[in-house]
Amino acid sequence: MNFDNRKAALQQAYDELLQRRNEPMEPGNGVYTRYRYPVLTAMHTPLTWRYDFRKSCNPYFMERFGINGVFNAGAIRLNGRYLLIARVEGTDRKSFFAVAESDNGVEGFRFRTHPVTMPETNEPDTNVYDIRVVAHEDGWVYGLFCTERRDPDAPPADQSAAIARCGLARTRDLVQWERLPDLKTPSPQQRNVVLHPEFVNGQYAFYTRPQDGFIDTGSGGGIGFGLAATMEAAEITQEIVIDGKQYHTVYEAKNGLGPAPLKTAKGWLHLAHGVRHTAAGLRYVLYLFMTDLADVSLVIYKPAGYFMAPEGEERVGDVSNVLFSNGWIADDDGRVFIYYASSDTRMHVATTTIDQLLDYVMNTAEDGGRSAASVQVLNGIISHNLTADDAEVI
Ligand code: M1P
Repeated sequence: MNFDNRKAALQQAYDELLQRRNEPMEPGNGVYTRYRYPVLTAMHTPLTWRYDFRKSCNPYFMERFGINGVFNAGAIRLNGRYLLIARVEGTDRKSFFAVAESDNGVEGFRFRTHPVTMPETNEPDTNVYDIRVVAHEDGWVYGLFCTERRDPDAPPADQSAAIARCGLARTRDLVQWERLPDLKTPSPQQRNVVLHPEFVNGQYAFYTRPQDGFIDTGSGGGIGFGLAATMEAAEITQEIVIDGKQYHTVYEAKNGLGPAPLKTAKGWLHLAHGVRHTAAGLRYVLYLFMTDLADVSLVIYKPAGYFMAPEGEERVGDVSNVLFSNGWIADDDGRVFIYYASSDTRMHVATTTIDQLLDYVMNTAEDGGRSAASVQVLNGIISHNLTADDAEVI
């Protein structure tokens, strides 16, 4: 195929991908509805990013900038549109952020012409990823993301040791970003830091994930909470764990908050990921819990187990058996769009409502900690179904 034929074929495939209608996969589980097709993949990135369109320089119409994956996107509704701020990872393993927009939140996500140019601090980031985008009541939209740099104390032979910290930036339009100093906390490493959208006791409130090592959390690993007086030099001096890791659960190895919590009449809804060890490696699933309106750090409901786990093609990718979410959008009519990534490779959407999430979180049994307790819960459901007048068992 020559330059013109390849260009035409690639353009046609790209246009078809972006115009593909998505469809809900009914009947689902009644808690949420997955959509059939991923909303963003590497193939959704513009051809103008990946190819040099100058025939004189690129006679084979060869890819010049490879994209490995598009995943772990922050999400926000802005000017009536649904925006994903995706982690785009090149074949060189460097991630960057890029905004894709859709009219209806489930299909037609199209990247803006350029990725985000995120300013650096005087300590350059080696890699940035997993942005949480939060419209704070102070009027700014903040981006909190992981900034990773090589561990300066690692010996030359160790080229893997890294330090993860929370990078901070703010914007009004998701185009121009003002970089702020990285968040300081008592923990040597930080990932999965999230800003609470409202002031708490007049301070900025953060969900953190204290950890000792880059992958192994050591003595840390739970979802932490702390306050900082300012965003311009944000420092948390006291970090308390509000949702810890726990033996023989889906969050026994580590966990981390996903997007910023959603405020409801009953409490703050939180979406998080939990990680456990298996013979095949780590397994990442999503779970839900609720904290108190008056005390956002107090967990008041926490259903047992996972809310969502990898299914079908979601199970396979660069890092298989992973679901990860750092973005969701609640519309004014109560509809909720959950954006989640599978296996560090692609982005998906599932929809639900605030009412369904409240029903799930408030009426699903907690983890009883033992097999016998699970059987007791199950027997309770079965006996209601067999005896209650309004149970419509087929
Ligand atoms: O590979 C799975 C995930 O691993 C990390 O998450 P955590 O810090 O909770 O272990 C992150 O690198 C995340 O981006 C990735 O999806």
